[in-house]
Amino acid sequence: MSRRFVAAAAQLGPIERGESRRSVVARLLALLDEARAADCRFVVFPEMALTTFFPRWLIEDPAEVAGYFESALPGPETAPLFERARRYGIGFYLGYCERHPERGGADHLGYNAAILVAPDGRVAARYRKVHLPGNARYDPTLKLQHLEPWYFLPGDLGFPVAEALGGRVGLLICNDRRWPEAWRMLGLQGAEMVALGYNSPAQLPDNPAQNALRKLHHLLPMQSAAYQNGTWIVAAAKAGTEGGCAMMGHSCVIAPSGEVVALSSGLGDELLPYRVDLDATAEYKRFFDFATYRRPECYGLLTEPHGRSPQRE
Ligand code: CDT
Repeated sequence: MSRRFVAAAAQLGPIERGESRRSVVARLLALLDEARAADCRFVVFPEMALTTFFPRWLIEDPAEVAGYFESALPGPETAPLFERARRYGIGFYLGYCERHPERGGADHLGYNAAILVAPDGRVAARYRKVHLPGNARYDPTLKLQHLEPWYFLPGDLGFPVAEALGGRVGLLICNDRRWPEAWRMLGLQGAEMVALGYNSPAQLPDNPAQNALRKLHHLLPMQSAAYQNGTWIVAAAKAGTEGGCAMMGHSCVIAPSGEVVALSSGLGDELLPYRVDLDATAEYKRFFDFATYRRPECYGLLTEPHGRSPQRE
């Protein structure tokens, strides 16, 4: 399989609270059709690409919460996406909420997850988000709630890197992109491309001094990570004003040089295709030759126990 191909970030505009799965899947299919016309072999959809970003609310109705989780993927409503992608020979990354087999009922717990599907339809990797930002309790003093630790269990599948697309492909989800440890876990496994979906507020009403830095703090860690680990990054946003919250766009493709080679311009559904060459990673992997130059014996603090995670008790 050629290591040169077109990969695309498939940015989504807002998904409102009442939008049906069928309607969302129709939007994903439209982007997939566009990807086929652009000769894509790989498409990255956002984090929670099937639903609104519901952790911005403390939702009392267990039935509504349960409705945001998938008990199977593909399921009846998502099967058309898997079928069409396979027919087109396009692999994809899809962010979704995975229902926990035992704790996904009234207790409504699950994972913020992503799946990597190869162009032949094979499920190449599954990932459950490790870094869950926000609070495990509703905090009335905050203007913007972010209740991921209330709804989700921390990921327990490590940081997978799969053989796919003629190379090695890793998965991350949103807030993970701000953590160098996550990237290095993928880099150590030889990742040549990392797919990542996100839902990131464009503004932080509880800390407005940060607003002017939001784009910088989105791109900066990914540009560094691409360079320091010698990997391509394809990152897709859920963008626009969703549930009254302005979400950033800036979906992008980042080269192993750290350069942003494609950047979305709008805040709606938008395909961002770019022709990548996985062999372009080699120069950077040679420079940061981990086996020769890393000094793990000096990095002990990195794996020592830390403070308390904001988990639901
Ligand atoms: N979805 C997600 O992880 N979003 C976080 C927002 C943190 S603001 C409380 C992010 O890092 O973009």
